[in-house]
Amino acid sequence: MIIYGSLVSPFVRKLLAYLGEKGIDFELKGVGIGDPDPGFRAASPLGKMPAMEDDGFTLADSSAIIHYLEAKYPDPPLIPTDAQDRGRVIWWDEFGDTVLAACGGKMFFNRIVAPKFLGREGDLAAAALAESEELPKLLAYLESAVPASGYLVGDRLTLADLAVASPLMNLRHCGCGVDAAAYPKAAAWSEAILSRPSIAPWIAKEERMIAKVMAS
Ligand SMILES: N[C@@H](CCC(=O)N[C@@H](CS)C(=O)NCC(=O)O)C(=O)O
Repeated sequence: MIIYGSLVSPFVRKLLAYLGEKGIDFELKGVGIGDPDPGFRAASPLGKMPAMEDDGFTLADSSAIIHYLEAKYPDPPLIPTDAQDRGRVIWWDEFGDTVLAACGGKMFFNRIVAPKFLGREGDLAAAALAESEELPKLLAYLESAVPASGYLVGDRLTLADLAVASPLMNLRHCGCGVDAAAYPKAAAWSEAILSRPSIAPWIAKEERMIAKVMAS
């Protein structure tokens, strides 16, 4: 199986963590925004990452790929079969992929990707507005919702944890990780998820990559 994407994308990071938790073998083919790689273009109709090619079958979108893989490799389950738990996992996947990734994206794209990867100025006013107006509400909601079990749904790891923790890593790249003084439960939960062996080595690699571009 080939996965196309960049390590710093929250959607790619979520998928890599999922693959690690499942123990599924894959090859990561690095692609950037607007990449002309023909395999990537064939797998991703809109040119967005991640995309996948599995024995000739192509699919784009982190959630679509994960649902495909969950059906193909049901164990260990990361999307519960219980109706309520499944609904809540999809809720958190949406929360991570939409509002949280969009907020983190405004900060990460405008402060790091635009100037350091694309060689153009970012919209720093949009980044500042996202940090001051959007982020506190999202983190306050997360803080109110992290259960004592240490997992967002039920008492074991699910896609929900990976989907919400992943965009928080982009905030950390901007120096805006979850503040443990303001959001102690969310900070402890996200630290535990981002330290898992399925994701920590990828994070170490992307941190080296970011440090290098920030120094350039
Ligand atoms: N809903 C999609 C979002 C994918 C997405 O927007 N990826 C971004 C990178 S973080 C991308 O490829 N952007 C390039 C573009 O929009 O042209 C998913 O979950 O995979």
